[in-house]
Amino acid sequence: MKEPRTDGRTGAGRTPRTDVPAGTGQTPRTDGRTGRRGRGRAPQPYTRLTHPLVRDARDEPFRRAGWDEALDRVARELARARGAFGMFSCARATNEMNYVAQKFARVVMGTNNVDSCNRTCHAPSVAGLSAAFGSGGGTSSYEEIEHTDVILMWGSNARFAHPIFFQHVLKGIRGGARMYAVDPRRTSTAEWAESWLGLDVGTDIPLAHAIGREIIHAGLVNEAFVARATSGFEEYRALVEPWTLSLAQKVTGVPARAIRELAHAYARAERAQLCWTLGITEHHNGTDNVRALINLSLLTGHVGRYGAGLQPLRGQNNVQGGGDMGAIPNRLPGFQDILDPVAREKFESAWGAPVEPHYGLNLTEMFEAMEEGTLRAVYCIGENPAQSEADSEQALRRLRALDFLVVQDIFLTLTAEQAHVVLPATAGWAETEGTTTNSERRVQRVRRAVVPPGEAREDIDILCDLAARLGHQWKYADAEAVWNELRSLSPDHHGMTYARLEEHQGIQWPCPSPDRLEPGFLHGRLWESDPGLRGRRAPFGIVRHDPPVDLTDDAYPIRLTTGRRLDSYNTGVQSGGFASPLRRGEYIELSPEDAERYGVVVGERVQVASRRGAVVAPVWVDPALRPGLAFMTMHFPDEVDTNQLTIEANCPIAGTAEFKASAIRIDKLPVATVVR
Ligand SMILES: Nc1nc2c(c(=O)[nH]1)N[C@H]1C(S)=C(S)[C@@H](COP(=O)(O)OP(=O)(O)OC[C@H]3O[C@@H](n4cnc5c(=O)[nH]c(N)nc54)[C@H](O)[C@@H]3O)O[C@H]1N2
Ligand SMILES: Nc1nc2c(c(=O)[nH]1)N[C@H]1C(S)=C(S)[C@@H](COP(=O)(O)OP(=O)(O)OC[C@H]3O[C@@H](n4cnc5c(=O)[nH]c(N)nc54)[C@H](O)[C@@H]3O)O[C@H]1N2
Ligand SMILES: [Mo]
Repeated sequence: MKEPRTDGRTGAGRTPRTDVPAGTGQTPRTDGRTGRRGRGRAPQPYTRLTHPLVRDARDEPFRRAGWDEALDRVARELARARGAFGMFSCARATNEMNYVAQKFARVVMGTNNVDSCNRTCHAPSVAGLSAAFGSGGGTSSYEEIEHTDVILMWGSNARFAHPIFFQHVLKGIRGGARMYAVDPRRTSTAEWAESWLGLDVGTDIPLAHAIGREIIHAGLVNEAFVARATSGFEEYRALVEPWTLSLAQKVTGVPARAIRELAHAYARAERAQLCWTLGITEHHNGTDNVRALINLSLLTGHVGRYGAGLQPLRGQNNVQGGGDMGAIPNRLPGFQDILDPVAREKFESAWGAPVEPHYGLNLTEMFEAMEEGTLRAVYCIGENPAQSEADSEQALRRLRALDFLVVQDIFLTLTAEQAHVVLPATAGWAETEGTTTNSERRVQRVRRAVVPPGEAREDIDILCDLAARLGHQWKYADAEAVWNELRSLSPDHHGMTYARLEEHQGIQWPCPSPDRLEPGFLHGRLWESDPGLRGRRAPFGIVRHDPPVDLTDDAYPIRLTTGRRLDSYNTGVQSGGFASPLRRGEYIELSPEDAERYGVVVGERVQVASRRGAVVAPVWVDPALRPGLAFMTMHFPDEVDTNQLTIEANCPIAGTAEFKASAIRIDKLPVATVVR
């Protein structure tokens, strides 16, 4: 079998970019076309944005501008855009920046239309956990995975996507914990598992229900816990009753005995952790999937105790914090409901401005509103939706149709290439003071360690400068001042001063008191013997199997799932283009059986088509894939734009698209080319 080249380039016949002179900062194309960046082109590193860029119309080239000119222009356009405005906030930037961004949307622009990439990612986890427990955070701390007996790693390739957390997992395994991996691919994570359950894409609910039924039938339910801490058990029992092991085997493709073994291991464990990620959430019924998993913890009492809990491993360094700071359309900072008049009034009096009394549009709905023409201006901070949205051709078209787009980023992304104004920001990591919040809800300080390039300014400064131009004078001496304003408004963060964050090397929320630390796990109250202190019961989720929207058939016979590799990051803006012995570019990964069936070899370029679009990609053969299943990443869109294939079928509760299930076919090219 021919090995592809490992120098990070995908080789032959590609011309390098000529429009980016080395070492001068990103110089945009000046040919007036903002067309699809480098389609089929060899990857090049992005260089940092160093100066504001402006243009009057999208068909003109950008020109460098001073900050005053650029911000005056943005202020003018935004003043006109009230009522038709949306903001995308950055899950990589600090809590302080996200706090100011949502305040900008709510106070300056008078809208709750603010959201981030959490929507494409773990929004179903937040929605599912909130529905069950009233709070959207993961319930455990990282260290607990070292002190648990059974680990379910469900739809998560943590070995690649959460390598630091995975070190804790490995310590747990070394200490005797047994891990079960539930993933259609035998991933690098699964290699460490006691057992791999290779289910068909989109059959997680049948699998979870069969596990639940087996636990019930084997008499392994934690009855005391179910009776005092949950509601809806009888309905749940009826719901899962049809899901016998043999039916589940038929629907999921997982052998009945493997399902039974997992059910018994999980239910009998003294403590068990259930971790999940996008294999669960990135489906048209992502929130239902999450509820189906939470049900298992309710059945067994594996939640609300040290070492037993639920962990949606979050994606970006600060996607948890972005939501906590209110950069979502339905919550004010500190996860306080927009619909709660008491919460609203508190913020209105602190901010001296009214807060819209209804939910705003989420990211997905904002894209729909662009289509309908009701959203005309977007302020995009540190997101690259032109390449990260499902059905990216459609997303790009919608962005291009906006009356005004301002992008604030550290690189000139494809999204930025569609903008009227591009503002160069400092990186939230290493160039900015502030805090971020990780998956275990731990708020930690980040510091400026390097000098930002050129005229790049901190995201917060840019926003405050714009707010001033639009009539709102916000005086923050530094990031700490922003944080202290947030602390005064969010009870969960109230006790976390910068000094305490330093002293404890990060503190987990909730932290209401300045002189006490709470336990690192949530929902201990479920175990409270005093019913008065136990709080609300956690309801079982009554959710039903609903297969992927994009059906496979004779025309599109292969199930494509998309995801990540260890060596690259998201749309590749921050990790692409650099030669690395670790990295190979984009491939369509097939099982050995399918490669043989379609008569293709490693490195051969083929056309990959879905019902949305088509791309050309070289083939890779991966024995971790089962026949009928293909895999691509989202990391090299400049080279092969995977999201032209994916379907915008969204979870109606969370708005997350079904990135994990498209139907495709592959066709040999008329003239065979093999990448060397
Ligand atoms: N190296 C690296 N790390 C990253 C990132 C990166 O780009 N690169 N991105 C970060 C971000 S934003 C996020 S959100 C996280 C994501 O982290 P993960 O969710 O772990 O990453 P993915 O590879 O997208 O998807 C995980 C697994 O879901 C499986 N899967 C697909 N369909 C199904 C299904 O129907 N059921 C089940 N059970 N599993 C399924 C896939 O085979 C895949 O192994 O990673 C973060 N960390
Ligand atoms: N096919 C497929 N598509 C997917 C997924 C999938 O699994 N499959 N996963 C989805 C998921 S989980 C996610 S989270 C999204 C990610 O989608 P995006 O968030 O749109 O993609 P990124 O490549 O992470 O873009 C991050 C941007 O932030 C900028 N940036 C970094 N730090 C800062 C900062 O401090 N300030 C500012 N202003 N900018 C900054 C970077 O330069 C970059 O342009 O993709 C989604 N798309
Ligand atoms: Mo993500």
